[in-house]
Amino acid sequence: TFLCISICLGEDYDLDDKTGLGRSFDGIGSLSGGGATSRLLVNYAEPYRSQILDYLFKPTFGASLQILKVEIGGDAQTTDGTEPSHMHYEDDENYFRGYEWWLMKEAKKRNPNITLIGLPWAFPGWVGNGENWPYSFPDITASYVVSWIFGAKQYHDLDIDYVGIWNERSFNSKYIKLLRYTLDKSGLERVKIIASDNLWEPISSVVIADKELQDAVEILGVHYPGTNTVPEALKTGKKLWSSEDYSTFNDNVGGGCWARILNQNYVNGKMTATISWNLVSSYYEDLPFERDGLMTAKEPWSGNYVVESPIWITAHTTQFTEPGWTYLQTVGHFTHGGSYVALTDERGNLTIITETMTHDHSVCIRPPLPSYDVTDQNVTFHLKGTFASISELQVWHSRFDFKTNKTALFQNIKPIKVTEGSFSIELDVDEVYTFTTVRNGQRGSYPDPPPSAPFPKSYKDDFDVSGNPYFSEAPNFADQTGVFEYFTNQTDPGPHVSTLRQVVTQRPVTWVADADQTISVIGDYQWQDLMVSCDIYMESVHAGGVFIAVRVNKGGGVVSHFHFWVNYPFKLFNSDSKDIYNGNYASADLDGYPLWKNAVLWEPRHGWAAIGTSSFELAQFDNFAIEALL
Ligand code: 147
Repeated sequence: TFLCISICLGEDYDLDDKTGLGRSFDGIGSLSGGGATSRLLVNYAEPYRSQILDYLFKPTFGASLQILKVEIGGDAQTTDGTEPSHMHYEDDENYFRGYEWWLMKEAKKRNPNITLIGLPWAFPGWVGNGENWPYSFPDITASYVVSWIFGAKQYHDLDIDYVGIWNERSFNSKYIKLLRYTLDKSGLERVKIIASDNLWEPISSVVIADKELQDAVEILGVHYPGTNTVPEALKTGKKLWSSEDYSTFNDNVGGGCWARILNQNYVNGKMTATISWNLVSSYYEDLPFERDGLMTAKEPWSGNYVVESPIWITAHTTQFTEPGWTYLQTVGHFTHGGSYVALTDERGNLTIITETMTHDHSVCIRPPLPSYDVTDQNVTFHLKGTFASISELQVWHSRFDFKTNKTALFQNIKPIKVTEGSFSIELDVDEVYTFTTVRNGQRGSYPDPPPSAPFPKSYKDDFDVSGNPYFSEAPNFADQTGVFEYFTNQTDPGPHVSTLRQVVTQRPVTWVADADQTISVIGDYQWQDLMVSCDIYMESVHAGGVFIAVRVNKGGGVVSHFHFWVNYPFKLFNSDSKDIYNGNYASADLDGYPLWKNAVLWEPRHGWAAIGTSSFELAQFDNFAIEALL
């Protein structure tokens, strides 16, 4: 701590609106998708599901998010699973698939002013017309994306505010202009375009050189900018956003990363919005990028969830600002490390956020963080201009303590008196403060959720959802290639009317390498010995293949490497097949007849259970059941 021997000498910082203001603030937000990051959230029972949503979206409660960005599902693997498209086939349209519509509505319910963004990672195969590329027929791609925006309004009364191009992949100027034209011609002038959700270049230079593109693009969105921008980006005169950032394990170092970049993305990079990947870690923990969300909710079977530090770090900014507030020009770095920003509503309100995160306690996943020093320091703020008459500020405080367990997050401490326009504060390292005229901040809370528990060892699903199920996907199945949806067999009135059906029939325009087989995983990655049984219906009678599997040990972006040991081309309808794995011995039955018995298999040692098909083909599953020993 700072030692005051005789007098405390500190540094002085002016906060003044007289000399002009900085850029307009657009908000702090999060990303659901890219991909399937909210998959398990939807299966939480109440009241837990609503509590989680409150921690994320409810104003002056928790993170109070100002922006929600979602993936426009493209039927392909986009990091932690696939998300369904609103148009699996060219002649197909359905705006009730997946969970992003639901999530956007839940967010809007809590905060009607939340900004909504949609961005595709992948596209159904027909959009590429056989090519793994979405720009050969830009009119098809544009109308596909605009359909999604229309569907949001028509079926869910959701106004999408911004749309992007193709996540972290090539952009195409002709396509961007055509997208703008298609939006305008459809009466969607209010929907603005973000480009290009990748690096600052080449989009900045291309925008500078192309007047028509300049008019089409509203926001330059960059990913993982390391808080910095480049001269060309500034030269475009466009708003600059960190349209995907963070992606860091959500322990206290993750919280520190988030605190540092929320301030410094503006201080260093003039970015006026920052969007975290991801919103909430609601995917099986053994999929890639475990716990890279603002909070963790990956156990719908237990109801357990964890409000992690990034939630409270977000609150330091979001609870005391609104999109449309303005940064002061007087923002910057402290002499002894750390940074401060100040924002105003231009009606007398002032919010100051400081962070003094040390290097090792605020490293993000990327890019590398150059070394720097932070030490305890005494700072004095001088409030000038409109703010000279402020006499008191509310104070919210977070301290990360990495030695003992004394981390305290988002505490409302005693208001600070401002005397003759000045106040001083001793800043320790690894702290975040908000000083604000806004009085309604709140550290929301609910009783502790149920304790964490493993996935149930005994599990079954007959997929019999009466009426219209609210979600298109069966609980806990996490599609890794292909899309598995509830299906009603109109022609088969037997015991298999309601099934789960794999519906992707063509390799999508991919974002990473989807497997050649479709696969949906479920259960516990640690499972070793178990029995899985399921009725299967192979619709591609002559060419198809359907499987059930155990010990599946790969998912996410590396799903194509999954260990595919059960690959038997079943040619029977409505059969009951079983996989049993016990020690190193595997057995499989079909309709009571053994397919093989006690096959000796050493690898993999453990993994999820799964269902799938041997290619992109239609197939149905019913009466799925698991009995796991371990
Ligand atoms: C991003 C993706 O956009 C997200 O969907 C998710 O996969 C996220 C996980 O961290 O990563 O993609 C990136 C992948 C690699 C880099 C940057 C972004 N990189 O190496 O700089």
